[in-house]
Amino acid sequence: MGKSDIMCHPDGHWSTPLLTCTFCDPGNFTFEESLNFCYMVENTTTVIYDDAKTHCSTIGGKLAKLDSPAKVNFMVTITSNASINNIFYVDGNDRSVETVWVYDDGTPVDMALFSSGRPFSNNNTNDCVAFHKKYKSFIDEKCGKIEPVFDQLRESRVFNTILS
Ligand SMILES: [Ca+2]
Repeated sequence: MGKSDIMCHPDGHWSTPLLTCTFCDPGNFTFEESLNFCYMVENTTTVIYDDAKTHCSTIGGKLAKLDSPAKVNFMVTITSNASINNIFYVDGNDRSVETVWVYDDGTPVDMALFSSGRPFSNNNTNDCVAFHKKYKSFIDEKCGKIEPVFDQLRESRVFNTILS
């Protein structure tokens, strides 16, 4: 995925081109430019939450951190295919402090991303965040259930090159 900002000036000269090349490495992830987000949906890899984390790490990524309505809406779009399972583990849990939902990096989960009525209040058995395809939002899920995985890369790579 790449772009450039080269422009044709009225005097007939080209502007100095700035070429931007962005890609996901390893390349089996897909880059979504509008979100600067490298992702991979693994609806055939079904594991419990901790194994999902380990699995994502093994392939060079982490559980997807969906921290904005735009990213959740994007997840809705890419899972709209009817053959894809309903529930996916994503980054987030309340295992340290019940009802305090945090991403793996310790930042708070945006509670507005949860489905209506979720998470269940003070539920010690549902401690992991999952994306629910039908609800188009998060639910609190048992960490020990077997569900598919939504991975993201730690980062996409961006290279800027100025040609002169
Ligand atoms: Ca809980």
